[in-house]
Amino acid sequence: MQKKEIVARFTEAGFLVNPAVVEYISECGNPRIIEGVISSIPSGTVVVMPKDVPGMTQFRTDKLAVGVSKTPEVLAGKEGSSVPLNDPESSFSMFRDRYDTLSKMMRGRVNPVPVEALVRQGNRFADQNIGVIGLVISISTSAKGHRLVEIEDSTGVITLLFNKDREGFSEAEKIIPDEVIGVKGTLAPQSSGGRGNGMVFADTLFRPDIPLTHTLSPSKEPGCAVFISDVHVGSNTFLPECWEKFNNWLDNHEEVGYLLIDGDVVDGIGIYPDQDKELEIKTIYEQYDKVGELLSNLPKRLKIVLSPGNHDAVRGAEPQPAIPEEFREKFPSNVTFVENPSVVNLQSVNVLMYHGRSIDDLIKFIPGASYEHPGTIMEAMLKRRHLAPIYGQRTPLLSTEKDLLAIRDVPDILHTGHVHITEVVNYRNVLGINAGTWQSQTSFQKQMNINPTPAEAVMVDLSTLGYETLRFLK
Ligand code: D5M
Ligand code: FE
Ligand code: ZN
Repeated sequence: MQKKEIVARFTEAGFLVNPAVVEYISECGNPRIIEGVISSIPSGTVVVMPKDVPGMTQFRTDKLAVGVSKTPEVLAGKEGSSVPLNDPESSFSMFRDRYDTLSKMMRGRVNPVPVEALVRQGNRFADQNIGVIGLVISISTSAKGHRLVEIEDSTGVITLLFNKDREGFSEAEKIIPDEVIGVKGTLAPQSSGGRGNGMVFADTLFRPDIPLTHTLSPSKEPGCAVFISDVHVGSNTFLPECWEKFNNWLDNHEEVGYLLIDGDVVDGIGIYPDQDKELEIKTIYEQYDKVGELLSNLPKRLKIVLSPGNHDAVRGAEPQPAIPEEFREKFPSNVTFVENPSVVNLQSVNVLMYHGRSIDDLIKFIPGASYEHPGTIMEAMLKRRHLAPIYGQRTPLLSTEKDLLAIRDVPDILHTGHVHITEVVNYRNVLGINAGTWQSQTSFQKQMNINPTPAEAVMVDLSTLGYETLRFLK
C-alpha cells in the first residue's frame, strides 16, 4: 500500500499520523492493520503514534527473561466438561443460552423492546425509534436489493430491513445465520409488516463485540509461549526436518515455557476419501505414538497444552472431547489435554483455544472473507462473541445445555488453526493468532487453491503480549 494512501485513510478517519507508523504499515503490506488501529484508538487521540499500533512497540525485545512456567490452569474445556443432552436433537436450551448470554452484552447500548411488544396490534411504537435484539433466523434480499433479516427473541419474530443505500450496509451484508444482533431503527407502520410480523427499518447495527475500553493485560511475570496447530503427523506431507529444526530452536530458547497445539495433531484415518494413499503411518495408534515421541523429545521444561481438531480421533461435533487416554501411552507427563474449545490461563494471560473448523462456514457467509486471511475471521468471531455461530453447515455442533462456543469472557489471546495459514491480528487488544501447519500442501488443498504456510510458529512474550512469527521451512 502506498504511503500516501495510508496517510489519506487516517486523515479521512480524523487523525494525523506519525511517519514511523506510515513506514511500518507500508512495510507490513497489510492495509487491514489501518482499520484495526482506527477501530481501537483511544478517544481524544490527535496523532496516531507507534504505541497505538499493535505489534509496533510491543514486539518482543531481544533480551527475553526466563520465567518458571507453571502448569496452565484450564478455565474452560477441561476434560469431560462438554456433556451432550439426553435428547441430542434438542438444541433449544443451547440457543436460548446463546441469546441470553450475547444479548446481555448489548443491552445497555441497544435498550431493546421485546419483539412481542413491537408486533402487537395497535402498539404504541409505530413510527418510533426503538431498539431490538434477536437471533438471526433468516436472511434474504428484497426485489430492490435491500437486506431483510428475520430475528427472534424469547417473545417473537420480527423482520429488519437494511436499506442498501444507507451507510453501514456493508456490515449488514455480513450478517450471518444464528448470530445475535441488535439494531436501532424505526418501527414501520403495521400495514407494511414483513410477513405479517412487523418490520423495523434499521439505522444502526450492534454486535456483542469486544468493548472499546478493553486493554492489553500482559503477565507480570516473564515468560514466552509458542503457538502452533495442525501438525498432521502420519501424513506423507508432514515435514519431519522442519519439526526437527523447531525442536532444536526450542532446545536453545529457554525463555519459552509453554507450547500450545490447537488440534489436527495427527492426520487421522478415514477423514477424507482415499486418505490411506497419502498416509505414511497407517494406524491411528501409531500416529499418536509418533506424536508422543515428538513431544517427548521437546525440552522437559515446556508445559504443553493439546486440544483436538477435526482430524483427531474424537467426536467431530463441537465441543470436541480431549484426546482419549487410550492414545496417550507415549505422551510425556508435561502435556495437558483439553477439549476444543478451551480456555487456558498462562501466568494470568487467558488463551481461548479453538481449532477453527467454523472458519470454513464463516468464509462462505461473510462477503470478502478468504482462506488467505484467517485474521478477518478471528475478528468476525470476536465481534459476534461466538466461535461457531452458524448451525447446520459444515461445523457439527453438539446440543448442550449451555452454549459452549459462545465467547463469554474476553480472552487475551484467541488461538485458532485449521486453515493451515499463519496470520496474527490485534482486534481491540485481543491478540488473534491463527497458527499454520506442519504439513506441506496436500493434493486436496491444491485442488481448493489453498496455499498453506508450513513450519511456522508464533511466539508471544507473555510479559508484553508482543509477538513474532518463527519460520522453520528452510
Ligand atoms: O483443513 C485443511 C484445509 O482445508 C483448511 O484450509 C480448510 C480446508 N478444508 C478442509 N475441509 C474442506 C472442505 N470440505 N472444503 C473446503 N475446504 C476444506 P483440515 O482440517 O486440516 O483438513
Ligand atoms: Fe488441519
Ligand atoms: Zn482442521
